[in-house]
Amino acid sequence: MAVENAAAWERLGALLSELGFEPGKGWEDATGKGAAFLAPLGNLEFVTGRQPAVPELLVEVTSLDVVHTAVKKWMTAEGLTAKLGDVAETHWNSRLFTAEPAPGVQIGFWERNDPYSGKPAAMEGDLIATGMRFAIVVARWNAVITHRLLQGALDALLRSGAKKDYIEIVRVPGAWEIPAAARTLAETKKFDALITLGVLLRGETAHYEAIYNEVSRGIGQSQQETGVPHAFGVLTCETLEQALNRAGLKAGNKGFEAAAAAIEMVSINKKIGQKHGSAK
Ligand code: DLZ
Repeated sequence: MAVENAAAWERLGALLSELGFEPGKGWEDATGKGAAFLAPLGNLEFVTGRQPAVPELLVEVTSLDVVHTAVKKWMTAEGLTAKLGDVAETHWNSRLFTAEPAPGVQIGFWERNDPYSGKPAAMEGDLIATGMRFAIVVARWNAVITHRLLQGALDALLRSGAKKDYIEIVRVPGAWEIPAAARTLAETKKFDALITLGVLLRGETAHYEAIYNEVSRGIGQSQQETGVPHAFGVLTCETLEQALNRAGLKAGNKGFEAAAAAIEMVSINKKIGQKHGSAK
């Protein structure tokens, strides 16, 4: 797509970044420059013959209403509210809205009414936590690490759209106590998913295997018997250094990963329910 001027260029780039597109490999030479944006699963479409109702640049999305809210927030901050259209039905069994983030640059965002149309058969959860309720059970034992796991989990939830007020944090003495607290929370049916966080260090834990087996079995059993997803963020490490690496130093943050898994499971359960009906 050709962009008219530098201001439009800046604006378009800012909006796409705000929506979470990763910067791709751009280019620049004597004739001009190009900015690339990557989408994990893309559907690029050129359209002709349907303007002005349908802009020439269309971005297919999931969760159109969430995207509309994000675009609206950005356009309001830029003083461009008037250049944002409402979400409306299209004649091809989809919904669409149009935004003009810069003069002459129109983008249409759209979502199919049937999310499975034209897609491979596999269903996948989205990483959008808007409106979801979570409980995090975190062990105090090895707090220097579990604190980092908790920060990672909160980071994942809040950046995915979860509300602070929808997150209950429950601290327990050690990993041994996680299953019982998780079960109590799951049985309230007030949470869409649970996130369990703890650290068992082999070198410092007598009967390490027995404790680990019981903790993992208890968390799994609570998940299966209550039907509430329980993300497993209990680290089992040989050394403190290994645990630190998995809590944000060198090998990712397992708290973040557990929270992302929890969001995905809530989303996938919802989709399975919508497609096949809920078992409950
Ligand atoms: C007792 C103990 C030991 C030795 N090691 C750990 C550990 O590495 N990680 C952990 O989360 N908790 C440990 N605990 C505490 C137990 O989980 C439990 O809290 C106490 O035995 C009290 O029931």
